[in-house]
Amino acid sequence: MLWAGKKLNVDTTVVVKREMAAPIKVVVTGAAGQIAYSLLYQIASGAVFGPEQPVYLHLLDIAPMMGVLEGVVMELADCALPLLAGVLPTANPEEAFKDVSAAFLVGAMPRREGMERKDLLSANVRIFKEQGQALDKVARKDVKILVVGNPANTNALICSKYAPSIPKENFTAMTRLDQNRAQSQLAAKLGVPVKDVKNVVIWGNHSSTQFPDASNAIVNIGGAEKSVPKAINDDEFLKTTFVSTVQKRGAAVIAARKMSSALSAAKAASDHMRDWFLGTGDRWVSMGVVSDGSYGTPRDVVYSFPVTVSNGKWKIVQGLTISDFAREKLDLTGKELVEEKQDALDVCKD
Ligand code: NAX
Repeated sequence: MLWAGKKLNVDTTVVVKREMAAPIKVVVTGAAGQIAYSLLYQIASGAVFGPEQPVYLHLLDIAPMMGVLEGVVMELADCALPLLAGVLPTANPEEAFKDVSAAFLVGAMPRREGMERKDLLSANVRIFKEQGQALDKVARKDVKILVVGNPANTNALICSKYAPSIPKENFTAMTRLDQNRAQSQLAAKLGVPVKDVKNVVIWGNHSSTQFPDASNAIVNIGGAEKSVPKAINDDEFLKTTFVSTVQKRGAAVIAARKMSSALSAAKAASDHMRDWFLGTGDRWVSMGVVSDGSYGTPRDVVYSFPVTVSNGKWKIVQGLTISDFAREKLDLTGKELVEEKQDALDVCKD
């Protein structure tokens, strides 16, 4: 049992039951930040990799945050979590990514006042280029990578480009928070529990051009499944209020909380990784994945699609009808991703 980096004055010994699997190494970057503060508990408590899977947490942040990170390490110890096999806090990406099976890339430079989207992209793309190189060198080749730090889709693409020895299918970006928001909005409109709504889709970029699409969503009402558009019977709502509420939900949370979504973002990151490791059955989930051109989307950008997962592999749901209204939305968000990719590749040349 190891709590690397620091000797803590607490007994952190964990007795792992014999029948349990060997611990897997899981890295969280931006580990001293606000999303990680919620996410770490979920990972270490078994909510992501299952109640029989011990985890060894690698926590990466930048050097000036090591003091704060020490406090997070203390709190993890104080949670006395049976599945937590050890913790490694570090500011060194190669140490953090060594032999990891799962990577939550949350850390990124926050947008400051007066900062243009392009400045943010340029700062963050450099981080993800460096992290891609480190993953390529030291991570397991089957590592599953979830990028949360913004611009998440393009960061995931750049990370993959600089980690050529890891299959590109292993790089994903988070649009699950948008999916959860959409599902919750529909459930509220229909007056049903959120679990009774499924197959709402987020297409494209995790940005204001994303397209939350309820056209194939299904609701369970009194034991019978019904199409959401039929149950709501208000196309105008689904095309306008619903779409813009989901697109602007992040800004609404910031306006109210004076800080960006963290609890819900951490829950979404857990949902994404859990479904990737443990499977979805026939339920669809939205994930940003490297596009193969499905549904006429641009290839080789990280585009959010409906996917199902089995045996640790995702597959894009095929055969959905795309209306003219949806076509326009899919194209718009695709165009933004192509532009972001070009800007990011230009930055990486320097
Ligand atoms: P915080 O500012 O609270 O934490 C970010 C942490 O990352 C800080 O501790 C910082 O020191 C660290 N960091 C910066 N550069 C780093 C590097 N090179 N290596 C390792 N760590 C580094 O932000 P938080 O609220 O936790 O948000 C993190 C990211 O998630 C942001 O980019 C944010 O925009 C993004 N989000 C993405 C969402 C999504 O759905 N994809 C939703 C939530 C969130 O807005």
